Amino acid sequence: MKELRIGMIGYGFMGKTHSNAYVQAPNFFQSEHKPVLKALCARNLEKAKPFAENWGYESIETDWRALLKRDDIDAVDICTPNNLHKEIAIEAAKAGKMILCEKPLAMNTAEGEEMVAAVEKAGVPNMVWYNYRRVPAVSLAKQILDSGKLGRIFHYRANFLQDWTINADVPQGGAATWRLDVDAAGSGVTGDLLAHCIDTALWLNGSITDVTAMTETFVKERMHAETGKKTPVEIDDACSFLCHFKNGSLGLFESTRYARGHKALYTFEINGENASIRWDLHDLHRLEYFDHADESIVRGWRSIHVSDGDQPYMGNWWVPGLQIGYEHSFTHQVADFLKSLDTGEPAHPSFRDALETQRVCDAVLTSAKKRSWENV
Ligand code: SOE
Repeated sequence: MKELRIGMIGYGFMGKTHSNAYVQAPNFFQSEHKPVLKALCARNLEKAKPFAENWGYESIETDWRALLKRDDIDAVDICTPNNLHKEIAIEAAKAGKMILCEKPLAMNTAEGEEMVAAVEKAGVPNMVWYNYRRVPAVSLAKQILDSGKLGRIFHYRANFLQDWTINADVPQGGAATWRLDVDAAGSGVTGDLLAHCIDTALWLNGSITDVTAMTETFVKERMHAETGKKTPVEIDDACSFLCHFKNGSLGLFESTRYARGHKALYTFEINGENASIRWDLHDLHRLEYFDHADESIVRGWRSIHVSDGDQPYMGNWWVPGLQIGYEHSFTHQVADFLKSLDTGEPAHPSFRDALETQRVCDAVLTSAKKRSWENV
């Protein structure tokens, strides 16, 4: 058994999901590699301590450069706000560390290109945490699509809806609300939420060739948590776009943080010549499937409860009929990363895969600004 000694940078919501996945994966998935929570890195020692104790990190660093110098760290997990991804990833690659980076890969395509060049030059294993690919029902959708059951694809439709920024008193900047600060996040819902939808879409339905988008910022000024001053909001609060896929199908994507009543509703639907598929994060273990070849008197949408041992990942869990949830998408991502180390095959989505998502995000934002169609 080889140890995979993890240095985690950041301890927010994603720090928790990833830490949990490192602990859980080896208990359920076989690998020659076993994650060890070696060090947690965060600027604020007092805040880092309870997190490190809770999850069992062996040590704490308050400077990520010091973490990268350590010989007892094999892999760095970047869970910081987006504006730090590039610098840390490039330095980590130079230090020969494997890198697992939170999504989106970067603030923009130019940064992403530098990051891809760095990891490919260093030859270090790398992966980006687009976790929804690893929800078993979504992986099953991929299996069904790859089998050709849907036939020619006509439509791909996806939504990611939230409502947590409707209140104009929510600040921008700071530890909890950096996602509203363009300097920390790079963009709003496009990089934060649509990036998930785009990653899944590229994986399931192939490349996007061109896009046309609209964005809106509903609350124009918010107090900045760091300065205490009201400052213009420069992120997109909502974004919708149309696109063409290379396979000839049409895409329709919508994301917002202003859909009252929706906390985190990610859905997609794919319509093919022979069959359709749809999925809903709030019912994440179910895949809806309609097959036109069914006998007409019983034809209709079937709801596949993805919990059988033959279905993706499920053979590693309980017994058929008993389901799993959101956290397991991260556990599966760790399990797949460990498997990639066992086999020497690259893990996905790699930095290069995630760069493609970044390119689509940039084209979407440019198109919204110029009110144009943009090639990706
Ligand atoms: C934002 O609220 C957020 O936490 C995203 O940053 C995550 O990537 C998404 O999965 C859930 O929503």
